[in-house]
Amino acid sequence: MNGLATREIGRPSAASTKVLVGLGGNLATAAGGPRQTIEAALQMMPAFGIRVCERAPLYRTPALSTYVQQKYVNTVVEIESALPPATLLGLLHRIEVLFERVRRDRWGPRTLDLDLLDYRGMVIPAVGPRGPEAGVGPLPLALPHPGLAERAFALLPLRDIVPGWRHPMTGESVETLIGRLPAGALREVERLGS
Ligand code: A4P
Ligand code: MG
Repeated sequence: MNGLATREIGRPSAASTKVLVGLGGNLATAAGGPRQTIEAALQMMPAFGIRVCERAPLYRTPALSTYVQQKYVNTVVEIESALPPATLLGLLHRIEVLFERVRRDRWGPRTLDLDLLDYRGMVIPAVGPRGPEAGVGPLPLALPHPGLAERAFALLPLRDIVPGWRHPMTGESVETLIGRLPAGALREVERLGS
């Protein structure tokens, strides 16, 4: 990591000007399967004052998890919102609830997960453990999303809409991060289209 992280904590960085949200799910809702749920969630965003400006294609992706579970559908959108990031994440959580999100297990199967991947390059380092060892309770806001740099299901759709994107903490390009994914990470990742 270079010096960007410490210099720009809590402030937008020059690395990105976008607000990027990742969507994913692998359980059905009243709206239908994960594809229909993601569509319905995107349709609902304007009612929460969230304007969707760009959207990537949908991808079917193998679950990254300690649990055996069905494949996910994932995508990334660029949004516009005047809200500060914590308020915005609160709204995203309200949308998750409308689509029957229940938090039983960290990284467990879910109807809809809305992650704030990047908020205009703002850096808020993650504190404490993440992932399954963090338990199921709430965690403080971290930006960019702490798992982003290691996840094909986030990086591939992100590159589709912001090919020049750079990681706000390290300055690495999305292309570099995709190139560094472990061997086999792209196997079974299927681009479904919009
Ligand atoms: N939180 C803090 N910062 C953020 C942020 N930038 N964006 C908090 C979103 N949430 C953030 O999230 C855990 C806590 O992190 C919440 O309190 C939130 O306010 P969660 O949604 O309750 O739980 P989670 O999603 O199970 O945990 P986590 O650690 O956020 O997991 P991820 O990173 O979301 O990964 N495999 C495939 N193929 N596709 C997926 O979409 N998703 C996950 C979950 C695992 N495997 C997957 C996928
Ligand atoms: Mg999450």
